Amino acid sequence: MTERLRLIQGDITHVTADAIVNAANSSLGGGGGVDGAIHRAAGKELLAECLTLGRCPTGQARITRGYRLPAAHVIHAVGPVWQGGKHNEDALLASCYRNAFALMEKHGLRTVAFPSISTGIYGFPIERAAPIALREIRAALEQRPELEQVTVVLFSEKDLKVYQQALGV
Ligand code: AR6
Repeated sequence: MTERLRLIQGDITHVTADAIVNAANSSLGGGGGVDGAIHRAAGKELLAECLTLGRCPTGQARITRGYRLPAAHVIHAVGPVWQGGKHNEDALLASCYRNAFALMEKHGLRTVAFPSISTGIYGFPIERAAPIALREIRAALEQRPELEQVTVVLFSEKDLKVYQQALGV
């Protein structure tokens, strides 16, 4: 199973996959961080499609085309803003991953790359987010044999190390 899951350091906008996941906000209108990078790389058609979708509640996800990205689709997942850890943040973060995999199944997608949702501007501690993300990814790989590859793209070496430690590698 481990070869179907890989952790890499890099820029998710360069990844070729059936889908990359965006750490979006509920407006789906773009923003900073990985959201800004994805919109810049995809081109303005991405924003135009996003604005047809309406609001996306925290913990849920929506799918669009990838436009100028090497990825065919973008799954926009809205992670929780960290509020100290007692406001359902863990469950909402897990829900982002589960809903992203549900959209992949619905659309027949087999390869996906995730950023570390919520651990940038939204302030979720990465040491707490990594085991939640990896638990949901492993569960999806076990439950969904059609999934060929799940890549987690960490932007910094420090973040990569946190995920590697959480994975036990
Ligand atoms: N490739 C991979 N990871 C990246 C990239 C990239 N190009 N750029 C940043 N990261 P963040 P959030 C990492 O802040 O915490 C936006 O304004 C980053 O280092 O992008 O979920 C949205 O519109 C961090 O580890 O997302 C929302 O308003 C991770 O991606 C809000 O930020 C997530 O950081 C969402 O905040």
